[in-house]
Amino acid sequence: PQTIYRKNYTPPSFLVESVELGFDLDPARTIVANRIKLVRNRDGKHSDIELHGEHIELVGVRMNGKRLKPGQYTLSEHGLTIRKAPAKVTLDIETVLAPQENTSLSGLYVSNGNFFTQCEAEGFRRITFFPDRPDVMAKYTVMLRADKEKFPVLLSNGNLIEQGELGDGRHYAKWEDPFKKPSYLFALVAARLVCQEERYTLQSGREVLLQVWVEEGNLDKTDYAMQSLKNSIRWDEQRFGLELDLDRFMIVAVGDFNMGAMENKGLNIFNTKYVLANPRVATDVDYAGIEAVVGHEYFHNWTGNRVTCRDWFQLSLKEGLTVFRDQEFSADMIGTDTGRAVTRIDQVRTLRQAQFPEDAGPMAHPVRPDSFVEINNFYTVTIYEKGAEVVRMMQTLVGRDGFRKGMDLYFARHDGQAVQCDDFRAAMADANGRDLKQFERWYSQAGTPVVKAVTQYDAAAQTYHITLAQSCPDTPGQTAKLPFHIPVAVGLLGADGKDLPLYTDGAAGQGTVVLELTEATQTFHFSGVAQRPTPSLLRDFSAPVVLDYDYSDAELLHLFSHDSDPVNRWEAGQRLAMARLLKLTADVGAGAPLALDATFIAAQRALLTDATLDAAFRELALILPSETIIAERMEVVDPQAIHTARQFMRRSIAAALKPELLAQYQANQTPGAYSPDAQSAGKRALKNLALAYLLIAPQAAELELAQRQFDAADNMTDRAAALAALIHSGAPDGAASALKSYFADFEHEALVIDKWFAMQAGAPGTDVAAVRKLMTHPAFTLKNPNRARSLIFNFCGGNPSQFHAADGSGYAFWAEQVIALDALNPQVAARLARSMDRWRRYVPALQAHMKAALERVAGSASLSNDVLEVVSKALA
Ligand code: B3K
Ligand code: ZN
Repeated sequence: PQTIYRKNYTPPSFLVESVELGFDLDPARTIVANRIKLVRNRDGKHSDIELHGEHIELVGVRMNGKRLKPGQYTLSEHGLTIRKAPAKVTLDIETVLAPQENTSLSGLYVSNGNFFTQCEAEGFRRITFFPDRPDVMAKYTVMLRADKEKFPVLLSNGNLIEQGELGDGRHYAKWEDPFKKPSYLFALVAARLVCQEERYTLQSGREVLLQVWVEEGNLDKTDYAMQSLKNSIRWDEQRFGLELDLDRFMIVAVGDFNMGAMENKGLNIFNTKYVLANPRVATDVDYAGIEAVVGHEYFHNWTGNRVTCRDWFQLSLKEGLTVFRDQEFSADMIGTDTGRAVTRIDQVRTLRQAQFPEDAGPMAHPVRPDSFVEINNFYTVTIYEKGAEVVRMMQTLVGRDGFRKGMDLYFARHDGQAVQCDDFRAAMADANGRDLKQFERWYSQAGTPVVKAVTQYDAAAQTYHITLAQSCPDTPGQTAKLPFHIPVAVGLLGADGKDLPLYTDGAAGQGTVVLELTEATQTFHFSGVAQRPTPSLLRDFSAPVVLDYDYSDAELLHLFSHDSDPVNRWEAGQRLAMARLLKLTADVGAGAPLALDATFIAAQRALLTDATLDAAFRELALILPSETIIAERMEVVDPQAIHTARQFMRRSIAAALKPELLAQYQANQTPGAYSPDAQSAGKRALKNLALAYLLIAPQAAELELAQRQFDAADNMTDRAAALAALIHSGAPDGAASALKSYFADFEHEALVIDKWFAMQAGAPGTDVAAVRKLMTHPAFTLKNPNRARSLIFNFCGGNPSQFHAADGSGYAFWAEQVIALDALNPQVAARLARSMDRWRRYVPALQAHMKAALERVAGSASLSNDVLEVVSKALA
């Protein structure tokens, strides 16, 4: 496969003025007529027209009305080239495709009998021949024709300008998008669907039509998506002064979808998972996911669609920024300081669970990559979540108002353009008179920086010094990294737990100052420090780095009970737990007896029972670092030892805090009608965490408690939590009957059945054989990505102690599934392939099995570029 380099970017030779598409939709044979008006690009290097096209059959091409003969163009498996074309051309291209055969879910495909498209990143070329690159923006008119009975709803981007009958049982609809867009934002839907719709008045007074389209039986699950859409529209007006630019905005839900959702102009297409909710079928986490994803796709309308990417190396320009925007939206929707902190803690957990490992593994890449084989492999936590951190750091450096100024300048300069990450950074810098030159390294250098802190207190002089030294590990293709520009937010706690006033050079702040670390090593001075403080470093996780500071237990306990920054309060708890988990893991390995100290238990007790703290915060703070996060802290990973150590800690906590857990279980009930608001969700989370603890080594009374909750629950959050607790309790009889009745009750709710598979896949009691058995269940299919993820991904990525079985059977299973999925859907297969990224860190016996599994996949015939890139980088 061919590697594509950022440095080889060349501007398109031709630009597209307009596109007229005509679709005769038939699942077996769809005919696409495409009229493109092209003009020679002044910046172009030659006069060849280069059109991409894949997996489609060319019927014919006309240039300026004249049919081109085969000698006048060249056709390859990647596209069509017309050499030495005149400066202004109209092409008429006809192609034929078979949507019902398309299992890759990229391009035009059929799901449950309906037509959908997915064009990002390079799916449009599976529909017609076109310069399928984001820097070619054009106006689209789309004519859809289809059987009226089977496909009563015909949708595309923009405005509906005409519709009618065609006589032969077919009908048509014509859509026009008034805005120029890149081809990856094209979409169509032809389907039997119904919608919830609403007229909504923008702040400016203009009225718009909002629609959420779903299959008929799901119309009782669209309220929350609609509410989230309205909230998103209002939030973008208020926070960024950005208005919806269309008269009509549609969300369409589809059950077969490769990712979460897609921001097609005016016609967002969503995985049902991020649309459908009512209390009976959706959990609090599902509700939060819907709000975030609806917001994310809506916010793309400005950050992504109005201003788009010049090339796919700039992907984080739209994704990092839009994730940052959806994070801020979710935080603002909760509205309280702790609520905001809880969302921030969740973000930190995601970074540690997924992004830091990516940054340390074979697929590590900068936020703006320099090369790729398959762009679809680069929709990563680095591009998205680290990209959002990079944007957040800019806000930290220029302040919230300064950030708004930078956004305003960005749109003033680039509306309607396809630009680069550098352009965003330049707008932020220029609007604020700030030098962000060095900051570029966050875009160009991969790897997670380590910031080592050393402090020194001088009681006589009442001064305090913090020395920060930064370094960044090598990553594939990158060594000897240069220092980053790192904002390090710092506070100093006195003995009473309160923030000390801060007097420092170069930075000012009441309780918190932002130190700007730009050198390899720098010392920051504080004066007037009347007592030896406890440093609270990297408050609010002000940079995506590993902070290395030699905290004593006493300091951590002090921060854990007093830090005014809730994120660092949580962090202190995580550090206390991590130190013990690492020690316990080592003890397991050495066969030494295991013990958990009373100090730690006491801290957990104090936290659990502290009613002054939000339930949501307490729940998060009580969750121990995951097995994956512990593994990342070890040189040589023994997954069984980690699992044993963590389970020991959980058992010890459960045993020591049983009465308190029971009391919290009772105290955090949420009587009355279900509401997904953050307060109630937090209480349910804490209550269900207590339940999970109570079900570790349960007696009859605890089993009964869970069974009662399972039976009586009026919402999916409580029902699923009870079922999960029963499954994890290892009391199989209790779980068996609950699993059965759950399945019977929700047989026709695909998303609920996904949970049924997922809960079993992730339970430590589920081994490879059990997963194989679940795969034979009639409800299982590899073809539906949600279902494949629920069982196979959750096992390979979320059940470490079974996946890493000593005999290598987990890895053999992985190899089989990657190969099987690849034949159907390379994008989904390549995601699964990533579960082996960190294979080199495991104990030698496991490494050997992992390597064999990787080689088996790499050696399998007719592998996609998607999977090939992942496994060959892993083996490199
Ligand atoms: N932009 C899409 C992702 C497309 C993924 C293509 N493999 C969803 C989003 O980030 O909003
Ligand atoms: Zn996005």
